[in-house]
Amino acid sequence: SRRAAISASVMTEDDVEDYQRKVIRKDAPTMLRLQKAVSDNVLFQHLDSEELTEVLDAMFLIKKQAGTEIITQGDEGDNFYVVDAGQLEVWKKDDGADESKMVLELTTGGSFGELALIYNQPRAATVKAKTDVQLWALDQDTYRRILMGSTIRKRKMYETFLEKVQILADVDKYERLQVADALEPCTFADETNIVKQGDEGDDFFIIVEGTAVVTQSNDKGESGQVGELGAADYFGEIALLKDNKRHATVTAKGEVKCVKLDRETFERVLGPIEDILRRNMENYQKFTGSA
Ligand code: 1OR
Repeated sequence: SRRAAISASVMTEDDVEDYQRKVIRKDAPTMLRLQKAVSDNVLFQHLDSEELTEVLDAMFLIKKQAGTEIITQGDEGDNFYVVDAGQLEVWKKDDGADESKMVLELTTGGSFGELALIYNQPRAATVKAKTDVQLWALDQDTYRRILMGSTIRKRKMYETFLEKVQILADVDKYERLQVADALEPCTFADETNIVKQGDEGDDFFIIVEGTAVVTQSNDKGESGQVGELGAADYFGEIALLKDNKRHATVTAKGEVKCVKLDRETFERVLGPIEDILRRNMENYQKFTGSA
């Protein structure tokens, strides 16, 4: 056929990409561990099966001892990293400053090293192992080809929105980007109970668009509205911070668009503002009943 003739004579973009494909051999337990790490991580959620295979093939495990520098500020970029296990510290030396400062800690599920690859600039900070660590690494080519676009799009989409979320307004811009990376969009139809008082809960929500009504029932079985939430308001944190139980029912009033974080991601990316969340929690109005 005509198509076959063309593809036989012309090297298409896909051919070039296939030609450069990286396949790093891994034993079965390592591959299983990688598959689990990737399926738990929102960064990889949107990939189609071909892209996923390509990423899994290209990723490789790195083990480093406590104290090792994985990335050095000012160096040229090579890999992107996802933390499989252990803790790391990010140190940054500002222009003109004498010493570098610790600016962020990273743990399982976190990722780093994307800035130099996205913007083709020197490493913006130093990342070093605080404990012994295991990391998944991905080379720059594969990162740029498969993961970069969605990260850029998502960061653009949520960057300004997250500035309007009061609890996030004062955190560092880069921390907001980490939150943006981790968000999962979800939509609820009118009258859906998004969370239900008494249920166990593992998700934290921020409303992007729409309105939700908060109701609470007391021990006499009476219930009433205690609040109304709109865009940039959050809910679902009490179950995550306190006792695993939903303390109120939140119901969609019309269609509601939210973004959510699961427990592990909530702890990882909102750990730095846990105190603020706890303080705000004390200010909730409680439904006591009509009498
Ligand atoms: P990279 O390729 O520049 C260092 O290599 C990585 O550290 C960087 O990508 C980020 O993935 C990660 N500023 C710059 N880079 C940071 C920061 C950071 N935190 C983590 N990285 N700041 C920390 C904010 C909490 C800003 C400090 C002013």
